[in-house]
Amino acid sequence: MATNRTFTMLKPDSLEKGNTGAILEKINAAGFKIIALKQTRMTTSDAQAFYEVHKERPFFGELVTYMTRGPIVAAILEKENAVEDFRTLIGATNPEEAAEGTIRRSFATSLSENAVHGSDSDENAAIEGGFHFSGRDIF
Ligand code: FUP
Repeated sequence: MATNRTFTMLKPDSLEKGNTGAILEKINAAGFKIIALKQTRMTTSDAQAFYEVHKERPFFGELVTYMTRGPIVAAILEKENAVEDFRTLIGATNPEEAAEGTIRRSFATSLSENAVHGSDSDENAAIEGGFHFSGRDIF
C-alpha cells in the first residue's frame, strides 16, 4: 500500500546558489506538508551509505564528493501519493530532460548536480527519512 510520505534533500548546489527558499516554496505550493526539516552536512561515509546502491557506478566518487562539499537541506514531506507526485514535481534525473516547470528544470545545472533528491519508492522514503531524522523530529 502506498504511504503518504516521501523524503527529499536540497543538494549542495541548491544551497550554494541561494535557492533553498525558492525550492521549499515550490514544494509547499504543490501541496506537500513539511513534517521534518533540517540543514545539515553529510560526511563521506554518510554519502557512501546513502548512495550505496550506486557504489559500482562510474559516477559514484564524483557523487559522494558533490554531496559532501557543502550543507544540504533534508526534509520529510507528506501528501497523498507523495513519492510519485514528488518525482513528478522534481522532474527527470537529467535537468535537460526534465519537463518545463519542474524543480530540476528550473534549478538544476546538470545530471550530476541536479538540485534535489526525491525517494523512488515508499520503502526507500522510509529508509532515507530514517537516515536523517528520528521519530522526535517528525511532526
Ligand atoms: P534520481 O532517482 O532521479 O535521484 O536518480 P538516481 O538515483 O538514478 O541517481 C542518483 C544521483 O546520482 C543523481 F541525482 C545524480 C547522480 N547521477 C550521476 O551523477 N550520473 C548518472 O549518470 C546518474 C546519476
